[in-house]
Amino acid sequence: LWKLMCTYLPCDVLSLQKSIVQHVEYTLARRRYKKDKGSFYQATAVSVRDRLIERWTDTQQYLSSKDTKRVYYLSLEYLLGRNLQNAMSCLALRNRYAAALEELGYKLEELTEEERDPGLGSGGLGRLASCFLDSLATLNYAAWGYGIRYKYGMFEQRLIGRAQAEFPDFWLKEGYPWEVERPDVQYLVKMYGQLEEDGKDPVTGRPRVNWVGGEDVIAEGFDIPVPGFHTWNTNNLRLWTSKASCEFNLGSFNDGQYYAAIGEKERSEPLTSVLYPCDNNAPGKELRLRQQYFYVSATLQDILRRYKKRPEHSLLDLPRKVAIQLNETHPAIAIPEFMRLLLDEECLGWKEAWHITQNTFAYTNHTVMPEALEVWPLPLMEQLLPRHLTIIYEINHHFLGEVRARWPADQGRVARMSIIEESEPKLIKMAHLAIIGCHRVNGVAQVHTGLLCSSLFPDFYEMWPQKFVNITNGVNHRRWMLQANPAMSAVISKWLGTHDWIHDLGLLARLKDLSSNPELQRDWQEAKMYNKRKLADFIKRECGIVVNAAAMFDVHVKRIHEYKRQLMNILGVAYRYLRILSLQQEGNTEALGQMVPRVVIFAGKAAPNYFVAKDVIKLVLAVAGRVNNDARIGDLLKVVFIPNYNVSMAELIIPGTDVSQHISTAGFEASGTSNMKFCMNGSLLLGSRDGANLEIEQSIGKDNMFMFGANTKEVDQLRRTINFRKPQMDGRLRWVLEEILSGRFGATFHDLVNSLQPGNDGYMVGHDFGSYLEANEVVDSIFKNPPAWTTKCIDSCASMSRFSSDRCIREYAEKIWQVVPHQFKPPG
Ligand code: DL6
Repeated sequence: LWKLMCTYLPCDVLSLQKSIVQHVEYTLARRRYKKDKGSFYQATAVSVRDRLIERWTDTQQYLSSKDTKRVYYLSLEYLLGRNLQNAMSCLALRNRYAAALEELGYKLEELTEEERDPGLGSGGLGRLASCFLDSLATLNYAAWGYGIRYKYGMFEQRLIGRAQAEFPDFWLKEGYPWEVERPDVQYLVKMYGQLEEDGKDPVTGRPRVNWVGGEDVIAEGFDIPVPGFHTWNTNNLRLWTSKASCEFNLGSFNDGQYYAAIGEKERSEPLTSVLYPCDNNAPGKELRLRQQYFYVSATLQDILRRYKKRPEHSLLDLPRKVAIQLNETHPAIAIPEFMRLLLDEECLGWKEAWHITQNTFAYTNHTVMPEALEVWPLPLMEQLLPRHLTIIYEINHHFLGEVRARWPADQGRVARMSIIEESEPKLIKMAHLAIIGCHRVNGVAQVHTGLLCSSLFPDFYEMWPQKFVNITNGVNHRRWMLQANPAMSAVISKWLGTHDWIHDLGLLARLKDLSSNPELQRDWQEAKMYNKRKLADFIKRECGIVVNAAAMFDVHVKRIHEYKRQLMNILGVAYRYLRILSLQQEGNTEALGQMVPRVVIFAGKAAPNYFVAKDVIKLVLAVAGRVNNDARIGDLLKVVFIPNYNVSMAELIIPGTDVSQHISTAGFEASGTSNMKFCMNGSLLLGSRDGANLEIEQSIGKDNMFMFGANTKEVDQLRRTINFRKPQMDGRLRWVLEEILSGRFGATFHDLVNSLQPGNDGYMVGHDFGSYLEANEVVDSIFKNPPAWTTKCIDSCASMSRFSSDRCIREYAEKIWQVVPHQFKPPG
């Protein structure tokens, strides 16, 4: 009977309507006649989720029956973006749902706007993880993501008094219809406590250690189905939330101490409440390490439980069935935790446990910023995870033994490579732990991987050259082209005569032969104008600024960081403003007539305690205030800062962009991924010689990109000599800084100006400023010639197939995980 009852849900328009209305009435308990968009969004989402669940259970059952090797992606962050459109497109039900909703009185596009972005990430690393999940499912790899179900996202950014103000981002306020709570999936995670010696293990002969006392917290799983595009395969993202290990302390309760009794509950539950808002900066807070350990322990227990379900599975064979990828060092405490589980719970010997661990784990590094390389004070580790500290000591002991054997009498090398930094207090270097405990380490762009090998970890590279591989990042073009930019996607499909490029981005290359065709150009420009108008409307609504859609839309959106050089951009804007005024004063109408109207758009969050970055936002807002309110400027220049940048906003901004800026100091941006998204959407890049910019340039051709500034080697050289080299400051920069100091833009921004003086300017704004302005002039001159500009946009877009996350995931599968696809064939 059970089998008979388990049929698939119907997907015709009428059935979809019924399911939506039933969910409004029975799942949400809202009356049908009291219609509101919010509940219709929720009900539609649950109706889609029902259909995902069928595929998800089929997929998981199928993969288990095949006993396939699984990939587990461990990331402390995911920036999922909205799910409704994505899930419908994956199921190929978008048009039917749109029709079903239309008759019920709703537009799908409007309901989409009801979905709030999940606050589970803070920047590029989390968004990359989400693109990877999408590609893994689409390419039919058996993969699960694991993460934390933060209750509060990074923060909501508002602009108050021309400055960033932070407010809690309680993204779960209305619930999240895509998740399924798993009260049956719970694990105990222990922290603090003491170690007790307990004789020797009779089998391994190793001293047995009991970890006693301390505090237990329960991890409970929430699952989010991750659909593949036009495949039945549906993977899983499991997020952990913390719960008290007992509802209340009965003893205290009976003593009449009600508040003490619920004290423990209060202490455990905030563990997963908040996401740390740092990007390329390690916060070093106890709560963060507790979050990391809690998450890692629950995840590894879950993975082992699944593996051990099959009696024929021996632990020694685990690397043949399990690949675990560490997204940055944030989950690197997984290495000693896995060792602990194998040694203390599974009673394996050290050699076996270490062999399994090293062959199972791999680590991706995403940063070269020293402040982002995680280290933990040894006393904190000792207090929070006493057992893990002893395991780290033992890993280090064996490892340094190998180093000494290979380089006898090289004490300097031993000190450099040790996991423990002999400082006061001693520090545990998580990157070293990850490199030692993994069989592969990868960087995320060629230049970045090069820097890992030559500057960041040269000793490790010398010891294990084969361990280091490069896998240049990629993005999910289905979200970033098809979903975000239907207008341009339609033009592409029309001119290619097929939609197949959605599966095989390589087909875009055929557009290159057509890029100067005037009819294609007209279609392309119309799509761009449509997207720019949408963006202009949004800017008017959100910022109250009216912009001319015919002007060049020049966009710089990403986390605010000194190395990303939003400061250089706004100084360039200030220069443009001053120049317009001075041309007006001179009465130079010819030069003024040659100027290209620009709308310069910024968005991005600064970490709340990163005061320089917050000052940069203040300067942008100050310049915007001056420029936008100066009647002499008119449409020649507008400056916009859009608050609270997130994934869904990016989906609106990127398609409406003419030129986008990726201008980090060379050697600092590991890869960048928005550069790829912009280029795929027919925007030209103004870029420094950094990260994936260099590879994009190789793919699309030098003539299609506006590159400027020092390269990695030059920056390295300049930084070495920064204290005794005092070059002349570019006259244009000096002019701008003098005007700022004079109060022309309101406040005088002394600290920012001071940071640019020769000797202080570690991010080479002064050095690169001249070539930056010159590159901007080239941008202007080409924009004035629409056919030439459009040809470049089409040619660039057509050359972007290498930057799909599909390519990237195939490389991980082959070079690191050794997995192959397994596709479930649906019934009928
Ligand atoms: O690899 C994804 C992304 C890169 O594209 C960016 O260049 C890089 O800055 C970012 N790294 C981080 C590091 N966070 N920590 N630690 O977000 O990764």
